[in-house]
Amino acid sequence: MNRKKLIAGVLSLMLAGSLFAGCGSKDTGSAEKKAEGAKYTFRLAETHPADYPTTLGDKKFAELVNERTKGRIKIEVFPSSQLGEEKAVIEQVQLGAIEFTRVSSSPLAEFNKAFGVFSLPYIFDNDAHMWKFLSGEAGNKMLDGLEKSKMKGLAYYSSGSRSFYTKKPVTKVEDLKGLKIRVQQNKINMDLISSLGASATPMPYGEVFSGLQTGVIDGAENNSPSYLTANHYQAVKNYILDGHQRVPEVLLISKVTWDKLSEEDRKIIKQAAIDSVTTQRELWGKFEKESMDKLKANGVVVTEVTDVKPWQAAVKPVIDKHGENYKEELAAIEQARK
Ligand code: BDP
Repeated sequence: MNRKKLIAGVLSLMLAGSLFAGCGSKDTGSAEKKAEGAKYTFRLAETHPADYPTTLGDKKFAELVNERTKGRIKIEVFPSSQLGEEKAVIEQVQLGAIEFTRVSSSPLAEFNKAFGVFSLPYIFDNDAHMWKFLSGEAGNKMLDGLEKSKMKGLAYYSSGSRSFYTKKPVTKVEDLKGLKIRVQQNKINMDLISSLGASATPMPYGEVFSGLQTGVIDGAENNSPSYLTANHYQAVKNYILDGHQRVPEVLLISKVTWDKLSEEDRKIIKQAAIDSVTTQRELWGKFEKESMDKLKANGVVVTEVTDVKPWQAAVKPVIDKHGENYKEELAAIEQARK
């Protein structure tokens, strides 16, 4: 009986083994084929630190590409602006000197006008509204439209909403008057700050902390994860949750690199980018809350905005001036609201 059991066991193991071998050989077949393909080591430039949710999204993307090409395509993620500030990185990506980057839509708007739509204030009701637009036809068309700017958009990542943080407390729109506020480098952001009676100081992200410390600027604006991890909260401690913008992040590849890739590799890269979005969004949601708790625990005074209408009224001239240039995008954003 025991012997029979043993034989049965061995037989089933052999069967399982041959089944695995079956799959395996198929795999090996395609792996061999893939191994014939070109090998690459690419760089991905990221502004945020290594453990920031967005950087972890980049890393997930790199990991999926590596797995799905059986190690043939390696993407090394360089966090903490090691490869430069966003604007300079975008220029390098256009040239193909840096192959991949994850950047904010705001600096991207200076290279591809359509992305300026995300700098327009209060165009999305909430995160769900924004994602409905991003994952729809118009959002994808914008990613593809980057081709004319020598890049190829792969996917969007979450970045929450942006709010002001200042040295002196701001509890209503009028309190921003006369303050020097750092903005991300694009024209719409400059107009946005002017509409609030403040004066806009564009500068790269990496210079904001010292700007706040030395008093070159009186405040800045960002989501809670950036306010926390860039240590801006150590310099200024008043955070008013006006949520004036939702500026999605974009993961992109240089067109120079894209054009060199085989059709199969392009598909793998595009799909891996899309698949990494789930990871980034999950981690983002958690970290956004965690950041807010940490900010409060570190003495940041958080002011909720119960009525956003006076804020929306103040920035309306920005929509009046720039909305004209974004008719198609704004119509799709309106459509996504329904
Ligand atoms: C953060 C974005 C980052 C930008 C930064 C900024 O994630 O890409 O560099 O804002 O304010 O939210 O420049």
